[in-house]
This record gives sequence, structure tokens and C-alpha cells, in this order.
Amino acid sequence: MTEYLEKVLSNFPLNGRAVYCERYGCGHINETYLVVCTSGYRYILQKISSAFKDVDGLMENIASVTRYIRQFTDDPRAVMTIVQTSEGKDYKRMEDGTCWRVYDFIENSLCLQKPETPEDFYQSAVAFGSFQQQLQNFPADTLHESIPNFHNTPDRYRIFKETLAKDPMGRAAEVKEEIDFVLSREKEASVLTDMLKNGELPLRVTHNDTKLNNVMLDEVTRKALCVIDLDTTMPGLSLYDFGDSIRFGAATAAEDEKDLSKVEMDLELFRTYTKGFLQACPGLTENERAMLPMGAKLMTLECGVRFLTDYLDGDNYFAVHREGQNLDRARTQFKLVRDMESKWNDMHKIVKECE
Ligand code: ADP
Ligand code: GN1
Ligand code: MG
Repeated sequence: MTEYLEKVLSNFPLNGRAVYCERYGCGHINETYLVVCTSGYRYILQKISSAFKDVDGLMENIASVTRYIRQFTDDPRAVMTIVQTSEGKDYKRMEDGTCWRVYDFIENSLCLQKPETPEDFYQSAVAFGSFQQQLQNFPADTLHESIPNFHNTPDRYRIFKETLAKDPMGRAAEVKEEIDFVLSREKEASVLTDMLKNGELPLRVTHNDTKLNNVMLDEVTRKALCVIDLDTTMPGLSLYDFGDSIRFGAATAAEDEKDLSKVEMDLELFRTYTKGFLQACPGLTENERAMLPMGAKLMTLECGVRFLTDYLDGDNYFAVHREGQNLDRARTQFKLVRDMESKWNDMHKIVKECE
């Protein structure tokens, strides 16, 4: 453990002395560390990404949402627990301006990058569906927008086109095919935001980053424990949560797979997730149900647009571990969008069958 990390940790009243603190997990955004103490207690330490400008607002969101959910359960593993600083704050701002927080480590749990069985994916649907259901009466207007316009797909297009016009890395010429793909779907990008504006879809409290690796399962029973990574919890559409899960979890290959022939949206996994989500969250309106396939398609398109934008911009947002990784990520997303388009009628049929 570095001296710096030791200094960070000295601000938190941990159970025992920290003897280990190393990078952990596969997140793209925060810097995550596993901390082990002499007592055997383990914690998650995170440097909060500079993508979050209002850390006070973000941590207030997490504190109030976790407090609210705790009223529904006595199980400490059913919701994340913030470890406050010795000064009673939800995070520590260091002299260099970086912000750090600590959570209890959720023990005897699994966090998967890919469902190992359809049941794992079903359980993640139960976790995110329950989260949505538990927060149905939470006063959404008290939450801060931790990243403004996070799932505003038309706004993601605006940023894409701005970046494309600047082409700061001179990469646009080599990705013409991907750029054309994005531009050819621009009309559809505003379908959900328009429905929200017209009152056809309700504003809800949503997680907004519903990847499988943001769910914890019990190691033994493999049942859903809770959802983690609450940074982007804010007012949004239930379709964002549903759609982002399908984008990531119903894909037959990794998000950065180079061999696109391996990348498809698996209809049986789509069915599995839809069943779990609708069962855990019976409060969805008719319009929300009807737009579930569109949620999946637009979240996938939007994520591809974000990856491609970041590639054009020089990989400043998503952590990359090799050259071209963001481009590979964008390509898998576009392949998934195409695949969903070819399976469109089946997706709608499955939603009806799951109702
Ligand atoms: P990011 O925003 O970068 O994705 P996450 O909050 O999702 O960061 O954390 C990254 C990884 O760390 C998770 O995918 C999970 O494996 C692990 N993790 C995060 N919080 C906990 C926790 N409280 N208990 C156990 N593991 C955790
Ligand atoms: C980021 O934080 P993480 O790795 O769970 C991103 C999501 C993207 C995802 C793509 C705050 O998620 O929006 O869908 O990468 N989170 C943020 O893998 O931008
Ligand atoms: Mg995460």
C-alpha cells in the first residue's frame, strides 16, 4: 500500500488497521481498491471519478437512497453501507482535490462480468427491478443530477457531432463506417425523451448504469443481494435501466470483443431478463412495457455513440487498457443494435409473453 493510500485511509475509522489496499474490480469510471484490515474486516475504497463535478450532491444521493431502501430490509448485504469519515462526512476530499469514499465490503458475494447461467441474469433483473420498485415513492425531485443529461440520447449525439467536427486526434477518417452508422440512426435517438416531454412516460428514480457487474449475488444461493455503483442514481426513465441491462447482459460476447461474428443479442437472455424485471417491478405503465425493446436499442446505440465519441476525443473518459479499445467497444454496440433491429418483432412478442 502506498503512503498516499495510507494517508487517505487514515481519515476513516476502520475496524482494525489496514494492511492491504490494492486495485480491484473492472469498473471503467472510479478507481476502486480492496482494503483488508488486521481484524479481517474488508472494505471498498474508491477515488471518485472527476467525471462527477458535484461530489456533495452525488454522495447525498447515495446516502439518501441507501437510507430509504434500508427501511425495507434488515439484511446488511441488501443495500450498500457508506463508512463515514472520522469527521462524520460521507467522503474525504484530500488536499490535492481528489475525493475518496469507503463502503463496507459485501462479503460472500459474487460480482459477474457475464452471466454464467440464465438464472444469474434473471437474478440481476430481480435486483434492478426491485431497486426500481422500492424507489417508486421516493421523492425524485430531491435527487441531484450527478451527470446532467446522462441518458439524454439526443444530447449524446450533439456531443458526438461536436467532437467529430473537431476531430482532435485525426481519427475520423478511419472510422467512416461507424460514423455513418451513428448518423443514420439519429432520428430515432429522441423517441424516449420526446415521450417523456409529452407525458407519455413517467419520470422515475433510476440507477442508470445497470450492467451485470453492478449487481451483487450471494455466493452460495446465487440470489440477488443488492445493486451497487449508485453514482448515477437520479431521475430518469425505467427504460434506461432495463435497456442498459440488456445491452450488457444479453450480449453473447464481451463489450470489447474484436470478433464481431461472436456478438449478438440473445433472445432467450432477453426473455429471462424481461421476466425478472417485470415480476420484480409490477408498477410499470403500459407505455413503459411497450417501449422496453426501444429502451434496449437506444441504450445500446447511445453507449456506442459515447464509446465512439471518446475514441475520436482521444480516450479521455472510459478507462482503456489497450489501443483501439473504445473503438472495439463502439463496434460491438453497433453490431448489437443491428441485431436487435433484425429481432425487433420477436423482442416485442417476448415482452407480451412475459406480461
Ligand atoms: P465503477 O463506477 O468504476 O464501475 P463500481 O462502484 O462499480 O465502480 O466498483 C467497481 C467494482 O468493485 C464492482 O464491479 C465490484 O466488483 C466491486 N465493488 C464495488 N463496491 C463493492 C462492495 N461494496 N462490496 C464488494 N465489491 C464491491
Ligand atoms: C461506465 O462505471 P461503470 O464501469 O459501471 C459508464 C456507463 C457505461 C459503461 C459502459 C458513470 O460504467 O454509463 O454504460 O461504463 N458509467 C459512467 O461499460 O459513465
Ligand atoms: Mg460499476
